[in-house]
Order: sequence, then structure tokens, then C-alpha cells
Amino acid sequence: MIVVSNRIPTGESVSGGLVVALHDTLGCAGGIWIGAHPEPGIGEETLDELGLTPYRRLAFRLTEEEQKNYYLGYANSVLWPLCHRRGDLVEMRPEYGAAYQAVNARVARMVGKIARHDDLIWVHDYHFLPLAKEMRALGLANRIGFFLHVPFPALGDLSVLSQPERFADDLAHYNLIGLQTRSDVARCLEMFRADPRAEFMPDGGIKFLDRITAVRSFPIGIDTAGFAEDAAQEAVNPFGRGDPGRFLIGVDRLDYSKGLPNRFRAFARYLENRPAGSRPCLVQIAPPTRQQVRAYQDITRELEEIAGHVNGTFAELDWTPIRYIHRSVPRVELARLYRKASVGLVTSFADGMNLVAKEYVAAQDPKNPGVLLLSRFAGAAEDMTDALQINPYDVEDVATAISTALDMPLEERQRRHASCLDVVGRTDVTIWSTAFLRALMTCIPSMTFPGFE
Ligand code: ADQ
Repeated sequence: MIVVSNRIPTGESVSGGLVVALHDTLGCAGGIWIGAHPEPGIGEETLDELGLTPYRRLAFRLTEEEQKNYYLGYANSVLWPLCHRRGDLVEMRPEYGAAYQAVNARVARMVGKIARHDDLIWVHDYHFLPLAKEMRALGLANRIGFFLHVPFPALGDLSVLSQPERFADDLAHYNLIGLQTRSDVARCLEMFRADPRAEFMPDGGIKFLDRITAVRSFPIGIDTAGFAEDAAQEAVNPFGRGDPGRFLIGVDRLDYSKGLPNRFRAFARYLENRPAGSRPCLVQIAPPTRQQVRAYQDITRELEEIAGHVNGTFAELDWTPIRYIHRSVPRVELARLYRKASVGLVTSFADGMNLVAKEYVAAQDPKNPGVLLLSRFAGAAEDMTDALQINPYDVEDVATAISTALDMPLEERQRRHASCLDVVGRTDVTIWSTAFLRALMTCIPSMTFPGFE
């Protein structure tokens, strides 16, 4: 098997849900994992073996220009805002599209050099939409699957692209298109339905010109048991001596899709109605990402202003309303934080799945669980119907939900938590990867894969 993703694990250890899942999958099946090296440069290289795993890691380096035009440019200033319904933030430049195509062609050649005819190829995310088409052009007839981690764009939004018709054509070169939710599948099918080149087959497949593809949802999850185990480790105290008492938690990459300004505003609105002395605090962990992109600089500044304003308005000598932390936190500490928090806040305006929602639920003590506030626009909301679902555009609605969550009786908390935990367990990350690979293999019954039959 060959896996292609933008990021690959570097260094000695493997952490993070997706990375662990792919590491285990490749560890079981053997194969090669290809991705971009975090440091800029030229060329390709094999990274040191990760322990005794039976797979290899192959990294390609992006030049400074490629980093700017392919990664920050086309991937994160065109496709990311497009998929997150922020057409207003799309920044279109000719050099972006050209670099995106060139990097995809280069990665296709890399795969072409090492792929055997019976290798399965699994491509991840919006950085590599045209990769299958580039590989087909080199003559690769392998079974190629694609998984999109972010929301599938609405048909109308695709018109933002200079050549919107290429989106369907690129995707149709994959044998299987995996998406997070049933709503994503509906939007993808709508795109194919509107395209005169596509024809729907009786078995649900899509014939697109001379190719056949399938579209299905595979909701991604986390390593549920591992996370619950970390969360229960009482020896770990993430606060040291600065215990805030009762608190709410938010954990997000600092991204405009996560609805952070409205979260802070809603928390402030909640505080207005709560007498001083009985107020909880909000711990917000948000490491900055993609800071070279203007929209990310803007959201960083906006959030600092709001946090400063809320803290200036409500702080007391011995209490700060918002503890706003800009760095990464080790996973075991993060798990402990989730467990101690009375409320977990997910307020995305658009989100493929949102793993934080699942991590928060997995980390709770089932006897005395906290409450998850979950945006109805996060993919996780499709199945986690017993989370307290909120409309992140409506600050008043979120403020009321914060109040409801903090006052919720134990029995209702337990009932809602048990239902959400059931969803988290059923979509565990190993179930996700196994289901995807099974689906990718079904069209070739003679093909077997150790551990995935
Ligand atoms: P993201 O947009 O990054 O992922 P999310 O699914 O919430 O969003 O995953 C974030 C991960 O990073 C979580 O595992 C979280 O614990 C971790 N994290 C965030 N801040 C951290 C911090 N300060 N320290 C340590 N860890 C931190 C994209 C899509 C999502 C989709 C995932 C997986 O945007 O919609 O769910 O991929 O497919």
C-alpha cells in the first residue's frame, strides 16, 4: 500500500489520531507513506525507519516558492476557504494554480517510480485533488482511493474556481471518493448530477467519461480507548498550582472556520448574567497555524482584541475569565484537561468532522461527565445528536446553551454522554481506516490484504 498525505510523521514518535491510524494500517499491511517534509528544500529522501515498522517513509521537500504558491497559496488560500464556505477569503493568483498542478505532477512521478501494479494507493485531502489524474497520465492502473478531510463544497461555491469543471474530472480519476458525512456525499453527488459528463449506474457507481468511481461516507474518529486511558491518568496535573476551579474548554487550531470570536462573545454574554464570584473560566488552547496567510493574521488579531476586551471587562484580582494559550499541549495533558472541564466547546462555522468533539467525549468520567456543546455545522453533529447542538452564528443561542450545560442535572449529563460515547466508539479511527480500505478493495475480489480481509 502507498499512502500520500501532506504531513507525515517525522522524528521518533508517532502521535495524533490520523497519523497513529495510518501508522497502524501501514504497520499491518506494509508499504510506503509519502508526504511533504516540514523543512523547505529540494528533492526527495527516505526518512529513518520508525522503530521496526514494516513500512518506509518517503518525504519530498517543497521549495520556498512551492511552499508559498502550492501550500499557502492554492491549498490554503483557495481550496480551504472554498470548502469552508468562505468564498470571500479566496485569493486567486495564476502562480498558485500552476504550482499546485506542478507539485501534484511531481508527487505522481514519485509514486510512479515505486508503485507495483497491485499496490493500493490511498490519497489524503485537498492538497492532492488532481493526483490520481496525474498518476493515470503516467499509466498507473492501480486502485486509487481518496479521502477528503474537510467539507465537500456546495455546487454553487465551486464557481469560485477559474475552471470549476475540473473538480469533478479530477475526482473521477479515483476509484473511491471517501467523505466524512452523508451531507458531504449528498453535495458530491449533486455536483456529479449537474455534470453532463457523468452518468449514474444502477449499482450506485458513477460513470464519468471512461472512468467509474464510487462516493461513500466514512466518518473519521479517534483512538477512543487510548484517549480515555490518558484522560484517566490522575498523576498528570496540567494546571500545576494554577487550578482555575470550574471551567469550560476549547481546543482548536487558530482558524477562521472554528468560530472562535463568536465563542468568546457568547462566553462574555453568559458572564453578564452570572453574578461575580460564581463565574467559571474559559480555557482556550489555540496554536496559530498558516500565519503567512492574511486571513489567519486577521483572525489572530481579532481574537486577541476580543479576549483582551472580555478580560478587561470581567476580570477580578484573583480571577481571569479567558485563559488564552497559543501553544501545543502534550496529548496526555490535553486529555486530562478535557476530563476536568465541565463543558467542551465546538463552535465551527464549517468543519469536516471535528475530532476535538470526540476527544472531549472519550475523555469524560462516565459517572460524572461534562457536557459537549457542538456546532450543528461540524461533521460530528450528524451522528452525535445527543450533544447540546448550537448555532454558532447566534451568540445568544450559544450563551444560553453554556448556561444550560453548566446547570444540567447529573442524570441528563450521563444520558447524553453515554449516547455520544456510543457514536465515538462506533467510529473509532481503526474502524474508519479498515472500512475505507475494505471499500477500496471490493471491486477486485481477488485482491487480499493482511489484516483487512
Ligand atoms: P483540524 O481542522 O485540525 O482537522 P480537528 O478535527 O478538531 O480539526 O483536529 C485537531 C486535532 O489537533 C485534534 O486531535 C486536537 O486534539 C489537536 N490539537 C488542536 N490544538 C492542539 C493543541 N494546542 N495541542 C495539542 N493538540 C492540539 C482536519 C479537519 C477536521 C477533521 C480532521 C480529521 O478540518 O474537520 O475532523 O482533519 O479528518
